[in-house]
Amino acid sequence: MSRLVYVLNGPNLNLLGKRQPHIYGHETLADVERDCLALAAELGLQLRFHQSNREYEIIDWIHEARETAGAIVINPAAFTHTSVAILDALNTFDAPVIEVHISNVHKREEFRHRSFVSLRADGVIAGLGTQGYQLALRRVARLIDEKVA
Ligand code: CA2
Repeated sequence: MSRLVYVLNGPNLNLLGKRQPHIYGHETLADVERDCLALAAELGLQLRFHQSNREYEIIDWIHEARETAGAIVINPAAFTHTSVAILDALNTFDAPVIEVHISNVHKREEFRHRSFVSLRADGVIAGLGTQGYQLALRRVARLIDEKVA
């Protein structure tokens, strides 16, 4: 199984660490990418780390991942709660999908409690801050290793 993992980030996450630190913390998305790349090297994973404010770009990366990747880690941000199109794209991907949220969406407004992506995700991490990305990578590495063994 491919050891390539796509880490996909949805709208406004480019502002991470620059606004609302009481909700999302002080780390920037560049910090998260750097830490993910370091951990991926330790775990023997290759990484494609992307962020977009455009739904179609995220869908295109999921389609790309169908051809090449062993797993997807995705923080769809606000698209979590609205996007049937991202759910449909993920439903065409045949390997593990882990959904990550930096904040605990269940402790927040009611509209954040519903996730279309959770209908496909194999696991969901919420409220563990940016550490959630690291934990998701450890999980997909384990799943890929188990598949190979
Ligand atoms: O907790 C998460 O990771 C979210 O996916 C973040 C989304 C939100 O819509 C989801 O309900 C939960 C928002 C991402 C916006 O990121 C910002 C970061 C810093 C400053 C402003 C926005």
